[in-house]
Amino acid sequence: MNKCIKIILLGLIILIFSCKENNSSGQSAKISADVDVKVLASGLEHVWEIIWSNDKLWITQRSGKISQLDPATGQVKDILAINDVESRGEGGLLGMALHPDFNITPEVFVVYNYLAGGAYKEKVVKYTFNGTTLVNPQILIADIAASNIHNGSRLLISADNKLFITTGDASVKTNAQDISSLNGKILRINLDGSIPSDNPFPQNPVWTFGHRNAQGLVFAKGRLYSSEHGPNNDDEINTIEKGRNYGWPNVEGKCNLPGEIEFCSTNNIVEPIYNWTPTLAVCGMQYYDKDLIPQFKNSLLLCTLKQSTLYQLKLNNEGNAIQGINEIISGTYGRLRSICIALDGKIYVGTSNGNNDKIIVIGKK
Ligand SMILES: [Ca+2]
Ligand SMILES: [Ca+2]
Repeated sequence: MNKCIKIILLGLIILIFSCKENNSSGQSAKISADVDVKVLASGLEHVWEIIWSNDKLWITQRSGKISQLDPATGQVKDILAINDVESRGEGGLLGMALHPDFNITPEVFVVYNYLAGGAYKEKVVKYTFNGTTLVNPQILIADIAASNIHNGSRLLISADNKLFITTGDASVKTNAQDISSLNGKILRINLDGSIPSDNPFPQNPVWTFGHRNAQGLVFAKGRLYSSEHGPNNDDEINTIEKGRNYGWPNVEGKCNLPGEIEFCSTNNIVEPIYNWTPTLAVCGMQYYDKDLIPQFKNSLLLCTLKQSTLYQLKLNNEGNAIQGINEIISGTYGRLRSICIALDGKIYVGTSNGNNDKIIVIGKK
């Protein structure tokens, strides 16, 4: 009996020692105890967007590739390499959206950077999926200024078939307060590229202004939420309201500094519902309402680049405040760019390290 206990104790000591060794091998890497995390695919390059549709994942990579990924096998099938994508700095092929009735209207919307007469630009193009590849490109909006930094751009289609587009200030701060500029905005257009008659500024695709560089966009609880990169301070989560001004570059984060308060009251600035200083580099964001991982319900799930962390942002019942923040994954996979949630409640996250990028799947333990 004594011998048996000794063997068990020795086994436990070995187990504890080996766990310690594993933990000390990397930088601070953390995965929440409640979830199971696996690498589904690797060898990718800046996974900018992931969308769940018909038991497949659609992804964009910044160099210009659109692919389909089978979540059962991890197999990646290339659908199209867009030949006029110009990838410079943060630019390239960015966001993507599928038509809300994709099985009836198989349209795919993408936003990317390109060259026009030597100038770096951004445009939104609609393709039709023929079952194999994407055909019949139609430009919906073009000639948006681009830069090596601050190009947005996340796409999102509402249930009433309006396309929302985030644009960065293209490193010209004053663009954001100028409603005649397409930059530093959230734009809203019809799915044929025309301007909806109920937009806040007549014959203008601008829906909201005063944005620096929003790269996350999701509908939930009757609201539109965005995540927006701050400079060295004040990353923001905003609730997007028609026609409103979100402050950049005159206001960073809340209306709290002496130089901001007057501008805020004169211009009726919308303050973020949450802001971070120092910044995390907030990016792709989704809303979790599935049963698979009950503790994530009523939360925004937020990818961060610099912080390399997937966060749970617990919303209050009205959805106008964040009540608590938890780390789901941190440090293990590097920069986290894109996220989607499948019908079964599993969460797919794309990395953006530029080398051997991955799609990871998060399920219940
Ligand atoms: Ca703001
Ligand atoms: Ca401030």
